[in-house]
Amino acid sequence: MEEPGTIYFTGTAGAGKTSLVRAFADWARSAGYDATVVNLDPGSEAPEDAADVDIREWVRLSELQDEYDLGPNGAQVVAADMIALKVFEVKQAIEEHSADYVLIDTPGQIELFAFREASKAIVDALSGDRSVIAFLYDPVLARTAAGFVSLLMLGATVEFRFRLPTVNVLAKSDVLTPEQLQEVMRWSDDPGTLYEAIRQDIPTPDVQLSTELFRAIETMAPLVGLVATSAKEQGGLEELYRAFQRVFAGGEDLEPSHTPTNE
Ligand SMILES: Nc1nc2c(ncn2[C@@H]2O[C@H](COP(=O)(O)OP(=O)(O)OP(=O)(O)O)[C@@H](O)[C@H]2O)c(=O)[nH]1
Ligand SMILES: [Mg+2]
Repeated sequence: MEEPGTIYFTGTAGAGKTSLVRAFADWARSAGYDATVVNLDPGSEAPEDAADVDIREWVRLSELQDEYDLGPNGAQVVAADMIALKVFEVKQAIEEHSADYVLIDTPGQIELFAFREASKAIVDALSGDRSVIAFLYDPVLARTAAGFVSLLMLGATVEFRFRLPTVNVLAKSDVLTPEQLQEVMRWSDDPGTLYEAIRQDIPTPDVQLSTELFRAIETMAPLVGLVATSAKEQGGLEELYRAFQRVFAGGEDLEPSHTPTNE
């Protein structure tokens, strides 16, 4: 059997990771693919049966806080490291499902996921040859030029940390007006329009800095290839699937293991 495609959904707190994992899992299942949903967020308050494999079976934030008398941030740090100690159990539980796709919902605090060695160890342990990061752009940040650039840099940092291919996803796109959505999508295609928007938002007297910034944006923006999605309206999910497939199989589709149920 072919190795499953493993997708890590990550992004800033509240960007829409959990909702998108669920919406994408529903879409994938209705299209005839098996999907295993994995919750790696020890602080999640979602019902446990929402995920097929849940880290809270082994590490739970509220219990760590009580046990070690920690505040929420301290507990998050301890939890991030403890998860790494349970990675074998998590991996085994995922393998028992033997699905086509493994959809991993990561903790809300992106700095804990992206910057701690323990998370790198977890990603290394769970990733096979077919692994990808879905980096979510929160539309509230992405709709301003400065916010878009910040996300561009953060996404690049996450990609650099994990050394995995990245698909950039504009989440909750339904909260933007059609005009805002068009503008944000144009920024990722045409760095000149992004640079103009930055200059309007943050006029900088430092010509050297702005030239350097433009060079960085010019190189990075066209690589973003943003995919607009909405978990609420189930929008863009097939396009997202295609973006993952392009990474996994050089654009070739997997044969669904079941007959699609929505036809
Ligand atoms: N309008 C709209 N709201 C959404 C969408 N997806 C999520 N939300 C809302 O955004 C908020 C955060 O969504 P989550 O899916 O919990 O985001 P998250 O990134 O998992 O959040 P944390 O794990 O806490 O960092 C919730 O209030 C959701 O109802 C969407 O597609 N459209
Ligand atoms: Mg979440």
